Amino acid sequence: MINHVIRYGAHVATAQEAGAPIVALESTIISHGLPRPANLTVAKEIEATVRAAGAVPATIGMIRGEIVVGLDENEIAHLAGSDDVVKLSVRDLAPAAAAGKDGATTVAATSAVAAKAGIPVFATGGLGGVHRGAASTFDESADLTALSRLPIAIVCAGVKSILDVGATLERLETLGVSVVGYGTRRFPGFYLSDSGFDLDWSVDDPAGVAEIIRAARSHGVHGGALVVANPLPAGEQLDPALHDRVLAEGLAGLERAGVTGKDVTPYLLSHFHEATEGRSLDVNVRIILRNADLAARIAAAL
Ligand code: PSU
Ligand code: MN
Repeated sequence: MINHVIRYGAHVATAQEAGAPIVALESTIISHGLPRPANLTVAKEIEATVRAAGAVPATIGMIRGEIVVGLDENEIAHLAGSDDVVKLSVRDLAPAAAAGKDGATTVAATSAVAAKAGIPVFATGGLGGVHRGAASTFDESADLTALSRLPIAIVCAGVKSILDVGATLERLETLGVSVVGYGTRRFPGFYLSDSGFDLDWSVDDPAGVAEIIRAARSHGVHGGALVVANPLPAGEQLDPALHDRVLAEGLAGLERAGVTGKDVTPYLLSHFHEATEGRSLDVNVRIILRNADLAARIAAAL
């Protein structure tokens, strides 16, 4: 019989004992969101960015059936390079553990594990959400329902612009997920700085985010997540005309190829990276590094 426990990387265990700030990081972006070999380089840069901003990175994933909080260098390299890595949402964790799989955790699964581990801040690129056409496909990311019930602050550049952003914002409201803009009253659009939708709340510095987290903890009323929406500066976004064209092609390709379910997001992201000749990749990398930096400063301010 296997003893199914969560394993902590040595660097994370040490940080937890010392009460040092920790930032949770997901692994699906490494295995399924970014192309090789850039994915491994970026995974290392994300961790280095968190360290440089004064926190300890805890990249979360699964190795041979074991959930690991704080993958080491070799484990990250394995998830980045192996063809046999399963994309794990929350519902997949137990079956994959029982089957002894190697797996990469999505935002939903990473936040669930991070919350369990008592790590209050998490950095990613863009959240999953309601897909275009969801009225007939029902394709809505489990990221949304996970965030509705987990006390975690997640730094992201909004939701991926391949989604129906307006519908996703409506669902975030329904699900009771708090959303604040970082230095903006507009919801960011991932590859684009501005999705065109307004926000009710904004903060201007890490201390402001930390204050919200403290208020929620003191109240003990709201058990859901806080989304900290951190836009790219307008000068660094993907050219909006290029974005719209490539997205339209990607959505048509999706239909032609009959891609559904958990393959939709990786398909569209890789279409972007190919069709923009790496420009969307550069933007995606900037997004995640900026979010890692901000998340570390929020964790340090807590
Ligand atoms: N953000 C990125 N790249 C990614 C993802 C997010 O910049 O690859 C991943 C996250 O792991 C997110 C997942 O949870 O895509 C959403 O997938 P789905 O739509 O199947 O729930
Ligand atoms: Mn889906």
